[in-house]
Amino acid sequence: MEDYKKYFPIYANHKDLAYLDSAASSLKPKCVIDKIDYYYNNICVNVNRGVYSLSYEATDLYEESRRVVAKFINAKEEEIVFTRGASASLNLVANSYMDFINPGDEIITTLQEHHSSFMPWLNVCNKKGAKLVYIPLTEDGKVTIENFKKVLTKNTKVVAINQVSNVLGYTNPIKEICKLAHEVGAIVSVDGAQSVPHMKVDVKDLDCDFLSFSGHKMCGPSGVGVLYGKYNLLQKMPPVEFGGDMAQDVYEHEMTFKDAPYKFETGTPLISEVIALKDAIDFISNIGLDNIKARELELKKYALDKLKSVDGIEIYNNNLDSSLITFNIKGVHPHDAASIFDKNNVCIRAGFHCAQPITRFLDQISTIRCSFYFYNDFSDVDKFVKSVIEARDFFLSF
Ligand code: C6P
Repeated sequence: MEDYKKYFPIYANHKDLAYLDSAASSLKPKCVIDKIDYYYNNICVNVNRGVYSLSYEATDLYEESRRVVAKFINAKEEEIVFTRGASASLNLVANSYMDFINPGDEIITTLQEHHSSFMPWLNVCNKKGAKLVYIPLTEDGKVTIENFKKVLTKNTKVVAINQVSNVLGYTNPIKEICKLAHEVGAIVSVDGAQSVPHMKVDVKDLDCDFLSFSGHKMCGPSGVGVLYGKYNLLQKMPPVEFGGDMAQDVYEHEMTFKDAPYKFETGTPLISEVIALKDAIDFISNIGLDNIKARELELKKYALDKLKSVDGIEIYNNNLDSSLITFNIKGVHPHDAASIFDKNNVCIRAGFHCAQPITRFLDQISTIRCSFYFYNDFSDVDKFVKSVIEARDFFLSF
C-alpha cells in the first residue's frame, strides 16, 4: 500500500497513532496547513473590500477556490455558496426555502439522517404546519426506490436525504430519487457530508437541487463548508442573514441584495479556510477518488475478515458499501470500550453520532464507529482489532 501518511504532519508528531475517525473529521495534509500559513504570513487582509493589491490577491484566491469547488462537483461557480460547514449549508437551504412551504405540504426524509440533515426541516414543519414523512427503511437500514415511491405524493415539496449515512455508510439512490421527486415538482436537498470526500459526486448527473458538504472531512480546514444550489433556485430564494457584503442598495426602509451566491455570504467570510479548501481538493483529486474508494474498501474488507474470528461482536453494516464499520461489543458499553481504544492510541467514535433515529432503529443507545480514509493502512486495522479484543476481554472479565 502506498504510504500517504507522510503527507500528514500529525503522524510525525504522534508516531503510534491509528486514526480511525475520519467520518468525524479527516486529518489535514501539509499543503493545506501551509496554505493557511501562507495566507496569514503573506496576505492577511479582507476580501471584496480593499482597493489595494493585497485585497485583490485575497479575493482572487477566494474566487479561485470557488471555481475549483465548482469543477470538483461539476457545477457552475455561481452555484457555489461558501458556508461554515455542512450543518450551516443544510440549515441555509431549509431556512431560506421555508418561504415556499405551506400548511399541508410534505417533506420526505429518512431515519438514516444526521441531525443536521433533518432537524432544520423538522423546524420548518413545526413552523409552517407541514408534515415530515419518513421513507420506511429495509430491515438492514437501507433506503429503496420501492419504499421511496410509497411516501412520494403530489403534496411532497422537498426531499431531504443523505447520499451516504454517517452510521451505516450505505449509498442512497440519489439520481433515481431526484428524477421521481422532480416528477411531482419537489426539490431534493442532498447531504453530501459523507459522500463528497470519498466518491465522485457530479451534481449535474444526479440532478439534485442542493448539495451540502464540509471541508474538514475532505482534508480541508475546519470552519468551511459548501452549499451547491441550482442557480435558478438560489436566485429566487431569500437570504437568511443580512448585513455586510451581501447588500446591493440599502436605504432607511428598503434594501436589495447581490445576486447568488453572494447574497448568502454575509459578513467577512472564512478567508484562509476557503482559500486552503482548494489545496485540499487538489490534493485528493491528485490521489484520485477511485483510488481513495478502492483503498478504503480494501481496508474495510481486511478489517471485516479479521473481525469474523472475534466472538462477541455485533456489526451493523457487515458489507462492503462503505468505509465505515459500526458495531458493538456485546455486554460492553461503547464509552467503556472507547477508553481501551484511547489507551492504545486508536481513535474511534463511540456514541450516537448525531444520528439518534438510526441508532434507535438499530435498537441501541450508542455504537462504536471505525471509519477509514486513504491514509490508513493495514497496521491501523491490526491495532484496531487488537483493541476490540482487549476491550471485550477486559470488561467481560468483571
Ligand atoms: N458528522 C460524524 O462524526 P458538520 O459538523 O457541519 O461539518 O457536518 C454535519 C454532518 C452532516 N451530515 C452528515 C452525514 C455528517 O456525517 C455530518 C457530520 C460527524 O459523523 C460529526 S457529528
